[in-house]
Amino acid sequence: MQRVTPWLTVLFIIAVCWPLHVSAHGIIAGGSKVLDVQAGSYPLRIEVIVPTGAPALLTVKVWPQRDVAGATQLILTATHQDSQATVSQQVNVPAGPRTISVFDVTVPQTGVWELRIQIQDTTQEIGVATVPITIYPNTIPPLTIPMFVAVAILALVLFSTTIWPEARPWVRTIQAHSFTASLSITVVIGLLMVWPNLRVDIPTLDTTSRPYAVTQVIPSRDAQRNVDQLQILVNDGSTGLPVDDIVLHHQALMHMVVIDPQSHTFLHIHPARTAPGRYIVDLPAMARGTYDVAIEIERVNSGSQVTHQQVEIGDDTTQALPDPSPLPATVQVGDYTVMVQTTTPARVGVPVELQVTASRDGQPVAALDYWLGMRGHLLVRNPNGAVFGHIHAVGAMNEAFQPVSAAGNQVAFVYAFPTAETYAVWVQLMIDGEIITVPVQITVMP
Ligand SMILES: [Cu+2]
Repeated sequence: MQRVTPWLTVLFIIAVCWPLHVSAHGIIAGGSKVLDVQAGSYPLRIEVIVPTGAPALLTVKVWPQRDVAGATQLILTATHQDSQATVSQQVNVPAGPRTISVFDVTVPQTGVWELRIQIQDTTQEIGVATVPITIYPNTIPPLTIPMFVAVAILALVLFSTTIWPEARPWVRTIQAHSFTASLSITVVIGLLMVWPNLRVDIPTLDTTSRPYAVTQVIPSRDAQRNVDQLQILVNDGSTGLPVDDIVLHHQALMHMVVIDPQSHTFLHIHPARTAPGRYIVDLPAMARGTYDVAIEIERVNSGSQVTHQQVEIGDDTTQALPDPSPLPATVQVGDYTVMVQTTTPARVGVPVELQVTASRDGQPVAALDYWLGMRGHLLVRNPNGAVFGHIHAVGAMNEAFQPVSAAGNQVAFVYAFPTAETYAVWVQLMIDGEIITVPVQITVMP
């Protein structure tokens, strides 16, 4: 028993000290995060480089995805949630299309900060988005404290043997066991610290999924700017409180798709967060009608969630768009010609491949850009709107702030249509920084 005790001690201490890795989930904290958002009528890509510890430099890059015509200044204001400390910086919007503005502010303390990014023209605010971030304090590497304790015990034991060489047998026994135990612990912890591959991450299951969020879409109007808008309220299904634990997914806090009942009009936009559980987005001119608004969000430690609501929006002066073309279709969108076809006829429940080819002036385009992390997005909707699918192009993701273009003018999508009816289908590509939306329809056979 005496020989077993020190080894049991060693095992116990290792078990206590073993680093448990709990998988954090997407919240804007630590490192670089990239998100797309529409502030006013300006689609922006924002990169937030969150420091660890404070005071430290917080870097925010803002990259308008089209010309910010009329805008003169960008203002970044960071406000600490508890102390209300603020730091801010303003930059003149550089002339020319799609130029990146970089903010560097020194944040004085750790904790939750609200970043407010405003776009101004000469007289007023014309767009705003707020982004919550968390700055965590610096922490020491795992096992540092157990290592110090183990080394201290080893030193004490060695010291006691030198100052007390003629000790009684039972004291010698304790010294010997303590020496073996503390030496073993020191060696094991030392190995764990210097050889990370020795550590095994114990997978943990997220069992804390959140209740559903309830969304409300409220049409509104900014009379000063003469713009129709949608306000979105996001509340917790069980408490009714504003939901502010929405995490980035596919490079945005909220994806919104607006489709009219005939599936002629299609918008895929990213409303700006203005306060906890509050979002807003500008609408372009649209024909009057009842539109289906689909909202895709993801709460921390939960899966993504899609909500739908019918809203009456639009004006009488804007014409409705024509019927989309059936496949195989060649569609002209601005300067681009996009061909969409399936490799086999679409049948219920059978994965079908849609091939998309883009050209300009009769020549294949050189490359397709990554947008929202993918080279292409496909959205499908059946006539009554019950089936709503969002499919990514086949291939690798790239969620970098300035994603590379990938050479080639083709992408493919695979989807199994669940019902035999005619689906409205939208292909979205980004070419030379411009988003191309291609409406087509596909009839699915039984
Ligand atoms: Cu989106």
